[in-house]
Amino acid sequence: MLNMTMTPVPAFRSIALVLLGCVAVAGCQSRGPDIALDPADTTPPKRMVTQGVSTKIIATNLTKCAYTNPKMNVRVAAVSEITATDGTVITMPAKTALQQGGNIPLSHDLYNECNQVTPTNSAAVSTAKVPVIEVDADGEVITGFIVADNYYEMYVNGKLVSVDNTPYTPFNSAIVKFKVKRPYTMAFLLVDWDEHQGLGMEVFPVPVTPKTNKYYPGDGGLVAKFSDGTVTDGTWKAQTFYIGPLVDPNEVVENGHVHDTPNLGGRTHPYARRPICEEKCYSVHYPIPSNWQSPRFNDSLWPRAWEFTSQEIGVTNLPAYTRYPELFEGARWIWTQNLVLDNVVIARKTVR
Ligand SMILES: [Ca+2]
Ligand SMILES: [Ca+2]
Repeated sequence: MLNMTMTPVPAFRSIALVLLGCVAVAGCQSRGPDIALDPADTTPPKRMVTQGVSTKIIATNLTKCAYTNPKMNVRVAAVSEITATDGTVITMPAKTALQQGGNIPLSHDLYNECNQVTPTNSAAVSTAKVPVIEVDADGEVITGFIVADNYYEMYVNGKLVSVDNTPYTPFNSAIVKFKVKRPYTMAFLLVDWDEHQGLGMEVFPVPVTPKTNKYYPGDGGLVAKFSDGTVTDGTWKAQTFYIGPLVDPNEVVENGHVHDTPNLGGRTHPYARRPICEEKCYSVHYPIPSNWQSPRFNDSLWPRAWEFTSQEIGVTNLPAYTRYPELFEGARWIWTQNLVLDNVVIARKTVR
C-alpha cells in the first residue's frame, strides 16, 4: 500500500496532473476539446494474441431485420469471447453499445432494406424526422450522412449520438443530427463484423471458388459527410485494435503506436493475402483505451486515417451509398492501414 502511494503508476500520475490543472485553470470543467488534452501515453500498447475461433457465444444475433426476403443478404451478427495467450478475455468482434442496449440512440435510416427505407435518390431523402441529439444547448444543429462497413457507433464530445441499427448485413446507411459548439470531437468505433469470430473471416455468400468462400477475410470502411462541411478524409486519426487472419502473429509489425501488416501482399482486396490457416489462424489485439470517446483523449500518436477509393472498398454497387452521391460528395472512404485485416478501428476528428 505504501509503495503504491509513493510510486503511482503513470496512469494515476496523469490523472492527478489533470486534476491539479483543473484547480489552476479557470473554466476547465467545461465540456469540449478546448480544454487540455490528457497527457499522451507514449508507451506503445501491448499486443494480445489469440489463435483459432472464439467459441463462447455471449449474444447469438444482434441483427434485427423487420423485413426480409430471400434476395437480401442478411447475416447473423453474433458476439463471443476468446481468451488470449496472456489470459485476457476479449470480446469478439468488439464490445459495442448496440449489444449493451438500453436507452441508446439507434440510427435513423438513410437506406435500410430491413426497414424498407430505400429512397431512390438524394432528392427523395428527408431529414425532417431525424431526432437532434443535444451536446451543447447553444450549439448549431449539424446533419450527417454515414455509411459504415459493417458497424459504427458515433460519439460527439464523449456523448453517444448514433448507433448503427444493423451491425453486419444488409448494408445500410444512416442520418444523424446533433447540436454542438465548435470545437468538437467526433469519435467512431467501427467493426468489420465476421462469422468466424476471432479469425477475422466471414462466410462469403457467393462462392469465389469452391473452397475459398467458407473462410473469407472481409473488409471495412467508413464514409461520412456533415452539413458544416466536415467529411471523412486523411486528416482523421484511425487506430486498429483487432488484426487478423494471420499465419503468424509476428506478421503485425509495430512501430510505436503504428500496428502495420506491410508484408502480406496488399492492403485491399484482391491483393491482401488470403491465408489457408483457417481455424488455426492467429489474430493480434490491442486494448481499447477507456476514454477513446472523450475530446480530451490524446490521439496525437495515432496514425492518420488512410483514404480508399470506392473500387477498393468494393461499394460501386452498394445502393446504401451509390444512390446518394450528392450527400457524400467530397467525402473519402477511410480505414486504417489494412482495409482487409484491420477489423476493429477507432476513427477520430476534432472540428475547429
Ligand atoms: Ca451497418
Ligand atoms: Ca476484415
